[in-house]
Amino acid sequence: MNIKTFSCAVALLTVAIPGYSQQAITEKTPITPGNPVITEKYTADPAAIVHEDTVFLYVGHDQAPPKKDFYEMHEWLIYSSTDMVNWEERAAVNVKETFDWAAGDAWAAEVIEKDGKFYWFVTVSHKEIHGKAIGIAVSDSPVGPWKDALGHALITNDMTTDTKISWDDIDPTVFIDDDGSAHLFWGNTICYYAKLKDNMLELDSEIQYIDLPNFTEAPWIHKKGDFYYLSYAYKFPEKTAYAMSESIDGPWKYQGILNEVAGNSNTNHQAIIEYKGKDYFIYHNGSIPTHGGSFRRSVCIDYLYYNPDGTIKKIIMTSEGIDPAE
Ligand code: FUB
Repeated sequence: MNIKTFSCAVALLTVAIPGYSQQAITEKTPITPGNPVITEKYTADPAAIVHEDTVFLYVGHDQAPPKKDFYEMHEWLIYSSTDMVNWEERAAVNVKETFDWAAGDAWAAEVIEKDGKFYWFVTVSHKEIHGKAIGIAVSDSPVGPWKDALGHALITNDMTTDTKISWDDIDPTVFIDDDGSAHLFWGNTICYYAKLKDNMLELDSEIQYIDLPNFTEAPWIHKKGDFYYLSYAYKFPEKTAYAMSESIDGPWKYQGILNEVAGNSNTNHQAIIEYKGKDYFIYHNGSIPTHGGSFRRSVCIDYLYYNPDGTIKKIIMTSEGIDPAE
């Protein structure tokens, strides 16, 4: 049977986890070929890691009803795959149930593994300090259960006062360098950067700024070969641009546009991973017919190719998507 035309049987099992009202879900996503890769729910702001030969995909769940023109995101969803085409929903994590101090808004988030623990850096709205904030959940597994690691936010809007907007502390991306040092980047209109302590839970430097042309939001750090890459959402509606460096501390050299505005969505948000020898660009668009759009987005995956000098070829977004990774 062709894997792309295979429609998986749906088995739904809800498991109550003591101490958390998160749901561990075993549910096979019905497979429709190509992009978007997930069609039964609206999914946005992808982040992905590879752990023990499996890809774990972390997304925000766009829950805005059809006529609402703003984000409504009460939870994040976690999917896994061993071929990048067949995705299984593994967990749904409610923002307010996980973080007592959060008012809601499961905006962009990213997971990183260190010493057998998984740290999930998330964007939420803060209950008491006006604006968006960054918190951290921790787990022994890439799918949870997740526990608030600090009991409070790591970054709040009052820590970054150079812009008057209240949503500049969003979209964390975390990177652990070859020497073990951990680094956090985040921001909207300003790209912020700070080192993290060994425990991943405290800042280990002043908050610094990185000067990037037309930086809007959605930074993503990755390394390939000798180069560090900082990709980000550029202007608005958002394209994706990127910069390169020979060190995680910069200087960052702007390299241009990596991806054009993605269909029917004014935001974009990318994750870049290598898996089974191929490189992937994971993003969202608003292409699901009828109600899809900027507030009902859908995760897509296309190939990413490097040039011999380390620069990246412009992404070609497709509706066919990718072939199963082998
Ligand atoms: O999903 C809410 C926000 O929209 C994210 O935090 C941004 O990156 C943009 O995609």
